[in-house]
Amino acid sequence: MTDSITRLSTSQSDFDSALASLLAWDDSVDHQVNESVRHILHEVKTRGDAAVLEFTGKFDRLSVASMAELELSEVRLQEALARIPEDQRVALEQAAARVRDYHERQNQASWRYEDEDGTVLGQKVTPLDRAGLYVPGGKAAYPSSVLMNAIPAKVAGVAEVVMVVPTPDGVVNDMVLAAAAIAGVDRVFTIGGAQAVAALAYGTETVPAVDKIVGPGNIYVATAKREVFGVVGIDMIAGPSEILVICDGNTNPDWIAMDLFSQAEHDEQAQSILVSPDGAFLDAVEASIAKLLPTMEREEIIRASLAGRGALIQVADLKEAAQVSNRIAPEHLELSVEDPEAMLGDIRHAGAIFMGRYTAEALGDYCAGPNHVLPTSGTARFSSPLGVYDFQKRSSLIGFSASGADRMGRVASVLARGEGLTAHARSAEYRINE
Ligand code: HSO
Ligand code: ZN
Repeated sequence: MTDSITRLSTSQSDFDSALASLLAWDDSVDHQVNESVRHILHEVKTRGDAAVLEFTGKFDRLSVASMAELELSEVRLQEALARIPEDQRVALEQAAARVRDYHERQNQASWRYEDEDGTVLGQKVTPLDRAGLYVPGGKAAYPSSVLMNAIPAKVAGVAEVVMVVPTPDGVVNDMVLAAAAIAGVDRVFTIGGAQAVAALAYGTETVPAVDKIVGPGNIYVATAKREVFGVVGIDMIAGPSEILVICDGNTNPDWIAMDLFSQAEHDEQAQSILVSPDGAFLDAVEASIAKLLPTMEREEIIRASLAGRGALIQVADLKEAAQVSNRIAPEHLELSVEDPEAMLGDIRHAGAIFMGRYTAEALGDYCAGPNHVLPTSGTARFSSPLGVYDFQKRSSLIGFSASGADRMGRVASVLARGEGLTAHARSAEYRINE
């Protein structure tokens, strides 16, 4: 068996508190990080390119004379696309096509309706002018995340998607650049960290200011995004990856163990939980975990993640499994059961729901079509996957006819006088027929 994966049962008297401590994680802010991020933001805001160049030299050991040298041309992206192995290029293209198809269905139409007096009301949908996409460097650079962030922006109609990706010591990741080419990213700068977030938020002589910044990053990037929120929009700040599997006990335990590993391998803080009414099945999965762990390239990360925040939870039945899942509101929920449709009605909170034994969460991470940027840490209670919606905004449309202005002017006048706002009242009254 494994050194330790927490075993819980809803029948134990302290289940609630055991579950609460399982879900808790340390997201305390580090004052040191806050301080240095504030300093970087201030420097970039006031000194522009010069400051970005200095920080890039210092943190990424990349010294160039001008910001222009840190921009990768379309030709450079196309070269990367030509350089990657054929199977990778084809897979990226297949994934991109499916992600594009799925997100095209999210496009929102503007709408309007007319009152009987000819007054027109409506909602006009407009894409953001410019979006910034942060892509981490090194190990955490996921080409799949480039597709998942950039494609919804382009589908939404964003005119310019500006990507930043740090290249410490000048090392570029061809697959990331190839994904940017396929997704239709418009400009790419090889900068990263808080200085890149600042450049996107405030703009510099070379980097255009964007309207919203999306994409994952380390603690410096996350802190910088929080700090510039308000100047620009940001996406959610993602916590560690999570998977919750509900299994009726009839799926191959090796499959389930590997599904749990697939999120655990992201990092030590990731959370993998299996819920089942079948105690013998939980034993079987525990045995599969022990058997398969030594075969994993990321064995140590997976081991730490499972021992730290993983759990196998026994429940009375699938109804109760759904209740436990709703309390957790997981980022990813696998319904590895005979009849997932029958369970769906009981599921209220989950970022993405994977239906049935053949639906490995990993497919959703890459190529199913839906977005893999999902609400974590229980935020699926009130938020949704990244999508086209995040790159569009709505303007209200109001057009009164003369008779509408007369009718509603009377209402506005009364309310305005009630609030003691005479200019409002008279503005409305001018348009009343008398
Ligand atoms: N599961 C991750 C996304 C990802 N997986 C990227 C592989 N590459 C966050 O939901
Ligand atoms: Zn993943």
